[in-house]
Amino acid sequence: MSRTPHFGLATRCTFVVAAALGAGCIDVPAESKRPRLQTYVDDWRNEIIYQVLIDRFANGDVNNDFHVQAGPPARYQGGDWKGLEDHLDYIRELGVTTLWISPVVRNVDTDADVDAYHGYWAQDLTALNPHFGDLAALRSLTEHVHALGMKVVEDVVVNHLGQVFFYDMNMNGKPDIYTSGTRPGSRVMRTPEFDPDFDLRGVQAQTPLGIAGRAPLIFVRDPEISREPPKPGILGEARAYHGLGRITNFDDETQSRYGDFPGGLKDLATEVPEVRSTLIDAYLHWVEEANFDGLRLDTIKHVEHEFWQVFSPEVRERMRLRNKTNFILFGEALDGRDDLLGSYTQPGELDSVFYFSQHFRVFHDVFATAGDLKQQKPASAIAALWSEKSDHYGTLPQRDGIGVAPAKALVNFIDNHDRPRFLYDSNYDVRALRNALTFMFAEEGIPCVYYGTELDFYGGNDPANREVLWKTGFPTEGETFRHIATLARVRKSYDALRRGDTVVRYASNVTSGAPDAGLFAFERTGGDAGGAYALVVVNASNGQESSAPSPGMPVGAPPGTPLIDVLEPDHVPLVVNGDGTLAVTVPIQSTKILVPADQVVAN
Ligand SMILES: [Ca+2]
Ligand SMILES: [Ca+2]
Ligand SMILES: [Ca+2]
Repeated sequence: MSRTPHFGLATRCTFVVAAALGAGCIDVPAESKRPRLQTYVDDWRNEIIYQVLIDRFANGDVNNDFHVQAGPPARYQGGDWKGLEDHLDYIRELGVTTLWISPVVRNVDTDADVDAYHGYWAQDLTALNPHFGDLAALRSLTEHVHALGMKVVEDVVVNHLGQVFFYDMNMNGKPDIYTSGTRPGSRVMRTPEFDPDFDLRGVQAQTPLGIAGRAPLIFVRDPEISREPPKPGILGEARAYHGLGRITNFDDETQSRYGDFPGGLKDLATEVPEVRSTLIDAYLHWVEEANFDGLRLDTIKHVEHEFWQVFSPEVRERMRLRNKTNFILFGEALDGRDDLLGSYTQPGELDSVFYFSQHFRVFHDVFATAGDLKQQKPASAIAALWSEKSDHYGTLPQRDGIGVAPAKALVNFIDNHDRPRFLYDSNYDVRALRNALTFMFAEEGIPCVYYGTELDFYGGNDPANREVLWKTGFPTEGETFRHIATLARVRKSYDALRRGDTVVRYASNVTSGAPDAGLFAFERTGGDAGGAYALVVVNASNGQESSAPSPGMPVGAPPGTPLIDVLEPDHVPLVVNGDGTLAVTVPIQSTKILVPADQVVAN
């Protein structure tokens, strides 16, 4: 494979000109001038998303390193937008095409010795997070990304803001730890007024005479940690919040929808029209200022469906009027229930969601557990999950959306910032990781790689899974890095892998004790890929090479077709038998991507 030459800051301008523009240097609009919006995406299934936690990727500007404590993973480490821009060569070499960056707006900086380095504790939606840079730095990043043919997605939270107010339960006007039950014989309860438990009546105040009705919500001014009354407009008023306290039972629908998110993150009254319009205006403002290409939507299952039914068409309409078509809306519901995930992709709602059910039932149950036969599920679990796709997810493209049905554009991911990394989960099984990556790049949908996967990062639960990347020196020679680069190149080369429909051809029921243990095969063909064809044969077993029973597995390619494994193009082609079956043996924990010889492209 050809290696992309490194190009430093000083020469990037020239390089970008040659590659993408043909004239002049990158024109980053000045503070006063909004960028000219346009659509940079043809088909979102052609994209490969790379998730970046800005604070952890690269530190390009030490001037914004206030409150940084190098080392502790729950503290700001100093990464910023400039750092990401400085390392686009690394990202290009990896082959990913769309950057999903952590939220850009100003946060409450810190709480209980944990910092908002992740960006999910919004305080002021009208201001950018000064830890990550200013508007010029953000615009410069997106302009440079676009010039390289890549895209950037804005990460947006509408469910809650950070810890911007406290519930004054003892009505003393101060945030403190409210103590109750101090009478003789009663149990003493200590409740932090920033984070009391859920109460459907609203968090209650107490006086010596008893319950005194709803505790006042008091917004706090502590500029030192950027804890100030929220902006804009109604977000600074109590009526913009549910004020019911923190969710204690996620299985309770009412709590899940109206409670504060753990950490005392204040739940917005998303059913109030003025709150809705304020959120839309505030987040689209940054799209218009920085030319983002889509929105990644946080915690969607904690917001009522009616919100998404208003939000989605309105965002699309606003973007269409600004010449931004194909503007993707994809959401995060951290939940294994496939039908629940799919409910957000029904007509009028989102273009896509993270395929969390697959994260649990395939990447964990089938791939990451390969080293533990008691835990590992057979490949038939993949077929079972996929068989429900068209029942659970939208099968029609959203109106004025991305032009692809949600069921065909789910965001596939192995792990992310809210989950232990795959290598941690799999007891450092690097072969399983690379096999899972091959599967993800060959399946239907949009692949999404969490930063650091390419460098075999192995952090466990949050915040250990949010490692500082720049300490590695951005090496590109490692085996997993090269593997992802190869997979990205292969996916870009074969229309079948990006746009073909899916037919499962084989799914073993066992994980051991039979010649076909761990074997799973699916075709990608038809649909928007026309006659393009690929047969993907996976062996998830780490104990044996596996084969379908003689004479082979039935396939859709005609008898006599020679099939070449594009990951091992020097191997002898496999030829489809006269009866339409294919004899194929796959080594331990590996995958073949078989393409008809006359469709193989040289690269
Ligand atoms: Ca910095
Ligand atoms: Ca108080
Ligand atoms: Ca909510």
